[in-house]
Amino acid sequence: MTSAVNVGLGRNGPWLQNDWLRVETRQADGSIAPVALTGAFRPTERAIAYVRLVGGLDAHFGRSDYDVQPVSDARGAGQALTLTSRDPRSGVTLRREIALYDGHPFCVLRLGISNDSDAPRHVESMHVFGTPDAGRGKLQLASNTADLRIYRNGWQSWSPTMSFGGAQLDVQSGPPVLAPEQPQRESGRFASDDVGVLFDPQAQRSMLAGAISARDMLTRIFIDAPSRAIDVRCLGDGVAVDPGETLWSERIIIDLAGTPIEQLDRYGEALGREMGARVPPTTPSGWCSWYYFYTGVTEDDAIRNLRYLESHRRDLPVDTFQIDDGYQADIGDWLVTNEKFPHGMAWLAAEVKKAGYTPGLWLAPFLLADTSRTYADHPDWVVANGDGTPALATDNWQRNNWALDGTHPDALAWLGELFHEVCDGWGYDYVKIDFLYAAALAGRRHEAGATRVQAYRRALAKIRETVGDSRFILGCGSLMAPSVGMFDGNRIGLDVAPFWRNLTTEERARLPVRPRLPDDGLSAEGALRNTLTRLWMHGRLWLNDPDCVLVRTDRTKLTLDETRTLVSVIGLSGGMMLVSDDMDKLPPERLELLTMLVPVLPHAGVPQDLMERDMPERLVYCYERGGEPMQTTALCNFDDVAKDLPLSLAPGRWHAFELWSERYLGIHEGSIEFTLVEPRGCRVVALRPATGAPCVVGTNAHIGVGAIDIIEERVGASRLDVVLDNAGRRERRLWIVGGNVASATVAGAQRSVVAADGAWAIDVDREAGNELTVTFE
Ligand code: 9PG
Repeated sequence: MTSAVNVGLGRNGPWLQNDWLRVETRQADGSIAPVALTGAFRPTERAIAYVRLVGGLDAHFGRSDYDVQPVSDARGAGQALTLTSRDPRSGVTLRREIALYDGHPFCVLRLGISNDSDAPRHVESMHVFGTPDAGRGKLQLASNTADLRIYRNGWQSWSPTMSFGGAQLDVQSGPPVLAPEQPQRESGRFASDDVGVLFDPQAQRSMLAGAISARDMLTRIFIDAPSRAIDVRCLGDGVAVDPGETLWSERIIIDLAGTPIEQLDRYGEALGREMGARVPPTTPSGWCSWYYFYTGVTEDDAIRNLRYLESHRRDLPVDTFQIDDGYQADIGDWLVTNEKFPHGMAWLAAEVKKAGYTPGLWLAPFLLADTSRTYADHPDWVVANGDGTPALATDNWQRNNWALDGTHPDALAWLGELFHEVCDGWGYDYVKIDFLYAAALAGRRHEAGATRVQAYRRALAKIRETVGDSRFILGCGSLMAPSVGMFDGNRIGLDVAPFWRNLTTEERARLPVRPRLPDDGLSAEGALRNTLTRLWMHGRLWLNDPDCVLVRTDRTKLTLDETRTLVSVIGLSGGMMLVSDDMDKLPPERLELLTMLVPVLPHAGVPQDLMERDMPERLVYCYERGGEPMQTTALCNFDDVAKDLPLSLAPGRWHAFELWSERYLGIHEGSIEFTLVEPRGCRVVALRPATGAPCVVGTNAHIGVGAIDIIEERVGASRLDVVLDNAGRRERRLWIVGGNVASATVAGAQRSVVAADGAWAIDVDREAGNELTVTFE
């Protein structure tokens, strides 16, 4: 039971308090101080708020009035306290709303600006929560600057997301592709999009600041570790507040409770709820043409791979068949198909449906190439620079690609017709919409009063409305928080590639910018980084798309170790699983790697060391069976040299099994040491409590190692019954402990049993029956 929010009046001003948090205010200057009650964590004495107007004038709080009202919204019931102050210099009134809820440890802040003058005021940025330059507001942290850890998120799918140390340099990529603004160029200064976390390892305290609404403005969290400063900023894009009007910022969470991972989970939950996230009950798996065929893909390549899937349905029961970039006449001319697809795209969709798969198609609907027919016909549909020239969204495909203006009514109507034809006409029930950030470029638009986020969401809403609720939309190159509610799935990282990294460590160290597209961007490593660092989004904002799995042995530089690491991380991420190989070139053991990923696990693993290093090495997938806590962990070595990776265990005795070596490791307590794990290699370790009772300690059917390929175990007198699921490989091996096995049978037929490393290995073909009975002497 949680109690209601209390409100009181202190010496300096009113305060709010619930079971976890107290927020004190100072009427003298409108500042606030949040205090976590556990351990009295009080990161700042005085957090200020202000609005920067275009032209450089700031509107500040002075002596403030206050008002308290009950609230009831997506977060439940609570109390909202509003501080109000008029700034005579700028002729505006500022409002600072602080909401506390009965059932949450965080507070939610908003900043409002009302124009009481007789001329419009143009808003550059709204600073909702920040530390002042001087005085008592600086962040109070126990760690040295270099030891602080900062989680920085990128504004779109491809933007590198990771934790940094407080003396490191932020990612140096600039607008428009990887960031909305120029990067921070001094070490220890970070600009994070939507959400940022500052972790103080010395005090073991964490502060998260993040926008839980993103319908109107981009929110950026600036963290300056050496100066002990934070600035949570919503970008106003210069929009006008007319006389008599009020403009509100996005809603910002400040969370001081628990660990960074708990805070990110809570943040994801709140953002998803506020923005009406769509989370389909089943996660797509299938085939995608891009990472083998690229733009050269032909109808024949597609059909060959479709036939392969059809004839391997028992081994690879996937659902989706997606054609990527390469069918269209030009970027923007989506309905004109090139000569590589002679039967046309409607025919192909029908073939895919006949084969029993969902047809999927790639488009970059917010790009118009300067060579395209659509741009030639409608040069006024694109976002412009200040001088009226079109704004460059990307020079990919060796040409200039401009950005579609989401506020132009004719451009919106065109989007509607386009998706109507692709979905209702051609028959595609799954669309991968790419390079979406283009619609959120800074620039001049048809409707001058719209922000870039509003333009972006208007264009997406048009697509969603046309595509309908029953079809699947996968976002890519897309903004993060502003996309919630629009997509079913979203790409959360850089493109994967059939090589680990395309530069040596030395070359990479010499790069002025790191990571950078395309030189340093497209790689298996880059894709895996975001797969690991954005796991908290999965199932809360959408289904995560970690990008494709590549298991091929031709046209690849990935070693078997690297391939297994890719498979292990994608598998335990619980995200979408699309393979992008030329299927009939796969050796049988590589097809088996894919089989081990189907179906997809029902939830995401947790990157335990997210705040410790930029490439988390410990991905832990927890679940329960028969009331017992089970866990499958991928331990990865992302260094370039072999190293030891210890796995620490929760109190008690645990059976341990390692998947790739197929070995029962015995019973362990405290920790298990994996020595000299090869560079870019991994260990997938299944743990379950060692109770003394007979049980399954391992299987090689599926990457979850028992998480979904075993449904139930029943222990009887000298016997163990195991109910198997179809998940994963048909022919699998189970490792069992508990006395000497007398017999193992499936549907009455004897199975061979061999002793292996202190366990009993039993081969089972699940098509022979799904119940295994083991009896002991
Ligand atoms: C098709 C591809 C695939 C892929 C997408 C996207 O920054 N860049 O220049 C850049 C170019 C292409 C790219 C990502 C970044 O790939 O992520 O899955 O659909 O387009 O062209």
